[in-house]
Amino acid sequence: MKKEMFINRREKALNALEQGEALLIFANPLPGGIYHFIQDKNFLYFTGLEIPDAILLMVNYGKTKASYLFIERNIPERIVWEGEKLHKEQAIEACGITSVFYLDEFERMMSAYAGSIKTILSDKFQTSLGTPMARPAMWINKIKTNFPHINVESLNRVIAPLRTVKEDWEIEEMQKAIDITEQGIRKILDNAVAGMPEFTLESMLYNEMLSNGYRHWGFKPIVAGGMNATTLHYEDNDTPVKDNVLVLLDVGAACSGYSADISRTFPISGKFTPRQLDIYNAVLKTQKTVIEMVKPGVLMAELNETAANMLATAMLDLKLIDDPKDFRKYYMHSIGHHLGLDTHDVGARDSVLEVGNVVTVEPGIYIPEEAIGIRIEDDILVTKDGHRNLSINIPKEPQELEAIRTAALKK
Ligand SMILES: [Mn+2]
Repeated sequence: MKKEMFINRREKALNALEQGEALLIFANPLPGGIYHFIQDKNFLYFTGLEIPDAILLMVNYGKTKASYLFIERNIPERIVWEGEKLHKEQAIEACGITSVFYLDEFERMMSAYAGSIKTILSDKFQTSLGTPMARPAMWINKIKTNFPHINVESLNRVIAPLRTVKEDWEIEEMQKAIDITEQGIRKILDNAVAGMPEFTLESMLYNEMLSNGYRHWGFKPIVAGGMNATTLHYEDNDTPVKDNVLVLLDVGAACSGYSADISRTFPISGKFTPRQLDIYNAVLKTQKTVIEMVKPGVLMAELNETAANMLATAMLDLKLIDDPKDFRKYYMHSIGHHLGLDTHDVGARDSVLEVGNVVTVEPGIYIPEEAIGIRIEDDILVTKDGHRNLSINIPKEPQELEAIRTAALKK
C-alpha cells in the first residue's frame, strides 16, 4: 500500500551513508508469554513489515547502493502449527526491496559483502554483562570478531534526522492515536468514581481503543490517584482512588506504531480544593507559556529553562521552597521529548526544533507531603509558522474539567 514511502525512506538513509557504510537493522523476536508482537521501530520505519526476526541490511558501495532483506524460510511441516510465513514475493510487494533472502543465508551473504564494508551502523548492542546475549548482539559480535576491519557504531546519526521530521502520513497516524486517546480520556472523565481501582479507569480508555480498532498502547499507561501521582514512573495502577484526590493520567494509544503521549490531572470529587487549584494553575500556566514558545529554531534547552524558571517562581509563591534553586525537589524531569514511533523518540533532548518535529510539553509539580502530583502534557507539531497543538481538544482548563466531572457525578 505505501511501498513508495518505504522506498523513499531507504533512499534517504542510503544517501546519508558514506561510501563503505552500512545500516544493519534487526526485527524484534516474538515476545514470550501473553504479550503481542511489537515490531522494532527502525525496522518498521524502513520496511513496514510486521514479521519477527528478519534482518535489513543497507549498504552504500559508492556508485551503487543496495538494500537486502532476510526473512524466515517456510518449512512445510511447520506451516500447520505456525501458519505460513511471509513469502519473498509478498515481502517484495509490501516494502519494495527486491533483494530478499532467507535468514539461513545471512552469514554467507554478509561474508560476501564484508570486504566492501568499513563501518556498520546498528543498535541492539549487548549493553549488560549480566544478561544472556540476544541474537542481534551475537551477530554484531561475530562480525566484529571475524572482520576486524569493520567498525561498528550507533545508527542514530543517520536515523534520528529522518525519523524526527515527520511526513504528512506520520502526522495523520499520530493524530489518530491522539484522537482515540482523547476519546478514552473523556470516557474516564465521564465514568470514574472514587473507590474504583486505578486499573478500572485504565480499562475505560483501553476498551475505547480496542473497540475502535486500536490494539496497542504506545507505552505502559499511568493512572495514579493522589500520592501515587508523586511517583514519576508509577505503573501498578492497582490502588483504589481515594475521595477528593487528584488523578493523574499519563497515557497514549498507538496507531500504526506511532504513539500519543498525553497527561491530564483531574479531581475525582468534581472540584479542585483551593490548594490543588493553585498548584494546577501554576503547572498549566507554565505549560501554555512553553507551548507558545515552540517554533522552528528554538532549542529544547530554552523550553527547559523557561519551564524551570516559571515552576521555581510558582513554588516560592506556593511556599514549597525558600530558594528558587531548590525547585528540583518538586519538578524532577525535563519539559519534553520527541514523540513518534517511540514514545521517547529518537532526537536528542538538546536538539534544535525544526518543521515536522513532534515534541511533548509536560511540566509537573509533585508534592509527596501533600499527596499531590500534577502533570499536564500535550503533543506539539512544529510548523513553518510556529506550532500546532495536536491534542488541543483534550480538556485541561480547570473549569472545564470541573464541569465535566460534576456532570458525570450527577449521573
Ligand atoms: Mn511524555
